[in-house]
Amino acid sequence: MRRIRANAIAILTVAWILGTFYYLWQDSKPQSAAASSSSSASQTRRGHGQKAAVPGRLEIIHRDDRTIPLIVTQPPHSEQNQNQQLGSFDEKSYLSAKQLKPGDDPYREHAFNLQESDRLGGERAIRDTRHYRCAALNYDADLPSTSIIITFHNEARSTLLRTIKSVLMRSPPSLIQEIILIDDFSSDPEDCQLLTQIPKVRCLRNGRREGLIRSRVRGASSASASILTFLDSHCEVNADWLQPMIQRVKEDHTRVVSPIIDVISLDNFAYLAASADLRGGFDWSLHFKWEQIPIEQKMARNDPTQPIRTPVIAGGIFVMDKSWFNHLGQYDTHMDIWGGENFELSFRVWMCGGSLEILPCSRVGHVFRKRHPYDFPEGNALTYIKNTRRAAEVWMDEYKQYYYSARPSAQGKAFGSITDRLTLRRKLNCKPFRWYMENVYPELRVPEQEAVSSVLKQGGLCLETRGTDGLGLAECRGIGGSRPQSQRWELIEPLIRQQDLCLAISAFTAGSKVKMEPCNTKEPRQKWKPKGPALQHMVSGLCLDSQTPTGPLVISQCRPQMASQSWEPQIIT
Ligand code: UD2
Ligand code: MN
Repeated sequence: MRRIRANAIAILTVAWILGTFYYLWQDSKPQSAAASSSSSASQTRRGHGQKAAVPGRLEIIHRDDRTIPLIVTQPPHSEQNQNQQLGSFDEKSYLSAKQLKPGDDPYREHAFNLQESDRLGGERAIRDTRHYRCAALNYDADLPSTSIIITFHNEARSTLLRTIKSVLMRSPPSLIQEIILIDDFSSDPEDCQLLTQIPKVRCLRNGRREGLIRSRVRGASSASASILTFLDSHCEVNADWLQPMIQRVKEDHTRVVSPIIDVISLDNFAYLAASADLRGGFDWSLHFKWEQIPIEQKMARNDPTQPIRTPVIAGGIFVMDKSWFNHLGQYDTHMDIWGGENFELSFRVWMCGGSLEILPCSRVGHVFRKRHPYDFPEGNALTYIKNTRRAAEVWMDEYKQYYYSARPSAQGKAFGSITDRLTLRRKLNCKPFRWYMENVYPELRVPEQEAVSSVLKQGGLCLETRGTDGLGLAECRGIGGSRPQSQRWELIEPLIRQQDLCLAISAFTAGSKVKMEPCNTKEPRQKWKPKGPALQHMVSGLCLDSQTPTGPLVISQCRPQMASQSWEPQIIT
């Protein structure tokens, strides 16, 4: 009997020792990316830099000088916890009040599968999609708190609620000052109003449809925290999403930071990891696209947790210092409904002294859709043109010509007054778009310049050639294709061309005459570039000047505001 007991004790001891070694080994392995997201909530609540206990898994907890393996069985969200988070809010009745009727098309109202979204309810676990090294990073214990700003127009209740609950579940409570919902005149005011029963949630309802740009400005203006966090209304934030972004902004308030935006399937609502090698880009029609980070940058990245510089952000999910947001002019509030504001903000941030980056250790899921589920009062195409035209006219200088070539339908469409935004740009002393092209987005190729003919207008007159090499201003003749050859110009940087002849200076000093001579791209006397409304000779730095309508044309010290130096190219179709 005693032998049997001794054997049993020996076996148990060996098993215990083996077990200890096994779990020590397990813990030293890189964590697989599969920890459930709810575990991260417990992690954040424990404070920064402390390793989390994962429910249901054996963990090594370091306590004093002993290492004790223990099983954590307590899920991070006990009933009580949840009730505290939701206050008096009745989740069940909020969600069940709006149900898809049998036979209804589940995609009709929201352009995603509402049935699947509703089935998931107000919260769910999602996969922690970060690189395993992210979990080991530490953040300051005294990070400032943020106001979360979510604007929506007729969002589905289940996606909206999951956005809010995921923020409350997966952020350290001390970092969430408030969640500001801007109800952009949705049909049912209760979609927003009922949610204010959740602690920290506030609701501002627009008295008419404003669009996401003015709505976000309204939200930001009423925010009480020093840092703003913008989210779309159909997101789910992932483990420790907030700390990396607030940390970067705390260290340098001119940084504007975004997470990697994971994909929530619009069909089955699966949460899918997005590639960590992407940044924001665009083409000349101002169409946003995700693109691979340039190969040299990729090679230089030996730490996958490092920020990724990005020329533009997608627009919906970012963190920005509130004073910096205000200093830089918030948003262009003459932009309507949707679109273009992400370019305007991105150009402005870069050109006026800030930077944009994507933080791979911050992940937020978003339901990407294939169509807009809401209407545009002025029409989708016209609104996008108005907004992007404003961005191009205010920020893109001479490069706006490529926008118009890529989007010819934009020409002549209304875009309102941009005086205020131009004043802002001057006041902030922002760099030219050429600087942005050279330093931020050199990968964006300037299109092969096909010959686009223009007239060069000054006041009501047009620049024309006379005789063999003479030049002067004359009444503009003909329209479109019927313009006379003598008034047609091709602006192919650096040349200003008319058939085989090019505009050239006769000497490099102020007052020198300008004439026509056979084109030669290498000839320094023929090199010009736009300088605001003026045309500057690249080598002398002097500007094309008509002096008087009767000529002769000369180069003189640049004063682009002067009427005699202002040359407005107008494309001939
Ligand atoms: C992307 C951005 C979005 C915005 C847009 C360009 C992400 C994840 N999303 O489009 O934030 O920058 O590009 O403008 O980067 N909304 C209103 N009022 C309206 C229209 C929309 O409040 O009149 C809300 C809408 O409910 C949503 C947000 O604005 O919460 C963005 O709209 P979206 O989801 O249709 O835009 P998305 O993701 O296609
Ligand atoms: Mn969206």
